Amino acid sequence: MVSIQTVATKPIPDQKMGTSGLRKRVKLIESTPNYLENFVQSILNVVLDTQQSGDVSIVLGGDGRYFNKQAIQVIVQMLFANRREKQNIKVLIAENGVMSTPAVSAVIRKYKTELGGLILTASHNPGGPENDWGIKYNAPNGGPANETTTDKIYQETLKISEYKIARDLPSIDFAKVGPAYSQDHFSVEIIDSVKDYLELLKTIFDFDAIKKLLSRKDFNFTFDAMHGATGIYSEKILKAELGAGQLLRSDNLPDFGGAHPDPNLTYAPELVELMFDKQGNVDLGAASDGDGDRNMIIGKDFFVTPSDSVAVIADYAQKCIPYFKKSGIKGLARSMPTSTAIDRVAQDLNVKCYETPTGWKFFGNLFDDGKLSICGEESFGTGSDHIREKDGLWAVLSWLSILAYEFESTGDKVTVASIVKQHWKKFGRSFYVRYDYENVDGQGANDLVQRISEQIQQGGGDLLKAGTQYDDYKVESSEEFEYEDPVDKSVTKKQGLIVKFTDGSRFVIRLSGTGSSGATVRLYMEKYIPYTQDQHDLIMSGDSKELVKPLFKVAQNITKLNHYTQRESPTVIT
Ligand code: VG1
Ligand code: CO
Repeated sequence: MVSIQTVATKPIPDQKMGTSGLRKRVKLIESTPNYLENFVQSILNVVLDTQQSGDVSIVLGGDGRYFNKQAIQVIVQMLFANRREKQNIKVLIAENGVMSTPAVSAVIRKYKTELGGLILTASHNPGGPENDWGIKYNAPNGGPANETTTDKIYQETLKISEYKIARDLPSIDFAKVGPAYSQDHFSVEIIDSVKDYLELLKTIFDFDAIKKLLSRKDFNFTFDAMHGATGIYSEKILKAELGAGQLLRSDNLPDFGGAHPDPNLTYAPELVELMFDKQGNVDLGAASDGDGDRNMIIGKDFFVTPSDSVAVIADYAQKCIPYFKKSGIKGLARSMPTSTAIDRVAQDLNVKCYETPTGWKFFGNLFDDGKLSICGEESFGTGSDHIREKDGLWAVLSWLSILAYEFESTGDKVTVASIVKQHWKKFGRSFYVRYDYENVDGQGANDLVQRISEQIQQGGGDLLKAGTQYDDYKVESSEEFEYEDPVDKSVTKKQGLIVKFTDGSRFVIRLSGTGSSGATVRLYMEKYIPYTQDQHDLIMSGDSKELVKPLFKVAQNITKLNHYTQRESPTVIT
């Protein structure tokens, strides 16, 4: 008989999920008694309450980071101890405990797990004993829990007084696929999530067309898994199944090799070097983050911004991706700070484009309600209604499908650059840059936002009254972004400050909700130039960073960013 202990505990402050899950320093978690147990119990209190009767199942996986293996055992012990009378609980654990975030979403949907799933990841944040650990809770629709649920969980963390655990439950061996444990209405099964996820991808993409492209002598593709969860998927899907040539960092490591598993031009230096090497011959380069939901796309000598990437995919989808050939495009969406490139595609396709707050959870209802097919975020997130998470590999296969289609239909070699340039010729171009000021003083960051927010509340105040001139820019409007969900009508406030100018440019300021210490200020700048013959050269070869410099000067002038962040320049530019 396995015994169940009820352990007294006290609330721990700040166990509040941010933009996507809870992320904290490993050191804090390891040195605070009951840190993990308190949080897991709070989730279970809320989640188990939704399923009072009947048998239930839950998915458990993560990005392979340090502390995951230990956490999986604790969570299993707690699930065992918390099961209700006469209720069978089945836990589906990923082989070796590693499952990418999109695969978790796919698996939740495939097995219809009543309790959804837990993803042990701090996503693109660095891992290892000195860095971050985290946990995301996904609902039975496969998507990140909505704010109502995360608020309830937070309330539980504030009043928790005990947790239940079965410490003497035998340790689960999750190295082998198959049934791993079964006793007293409780069972654990280890699943091959790569197989499940591959099965799903096969229903979406034309694998033969992609294989044909990848077998061409004049086409080279490189994928960087950044030592994250996508490693196994890239080995088995990109390489073994599709015949992709070169994989970088496809071995999953608990500290991601000491690197920052965030796919951008700063943190994927080897891939970037390959793509911008004058002698190099790689045509398409891609990378994904720690938990595999983000993606970066680079052509030879050509970086595709995530905002352009999703717009191009949306424009091509019905031509070259069987899934969309069949279902069509129901609607498009982007998070508010993401560039407006996809809006113009929506207009062209005659469908609606929704503008949501930052974070994938806000797309969930639109997907579930059949209003949305493809969407993206400027933060390297792209996805569709095939699951309820952004999906790095899906974006890569989308780009491979576009290239395969173009190679096939023109009979000629096309490039990533030529595809994007064609897009700009059709739609014009949004020059877009994001500045991140990481780990700045929290008080300063709050004061910065507060000051602008007050001006906005006064109808623009002295700083932002419509018509106020700053260099060449005249203020058109300013607002604090607020979102009413079109499906459940819930309202989310204070989602970022937007300042728009009369030439169509804008900047957005918001605070990050994924950090584990200090504050991060994000400044997003966009300048749209419609395509005309006169602007041809500028649109085709203009440098975004140069083009937004005058806009940055104005943003700095208005917000006093340098003063409030105490920084001369941003930490990361994307
Ligand atoms: C960031 C991004 C946001 C993304 C979130 C989770 O949030 O800006 O677009 O959805 O990370 O991505 P924030 O609050 O730090 O700006 V992931 O791959 O870290 O789950
Ligand atoms: Co991620």
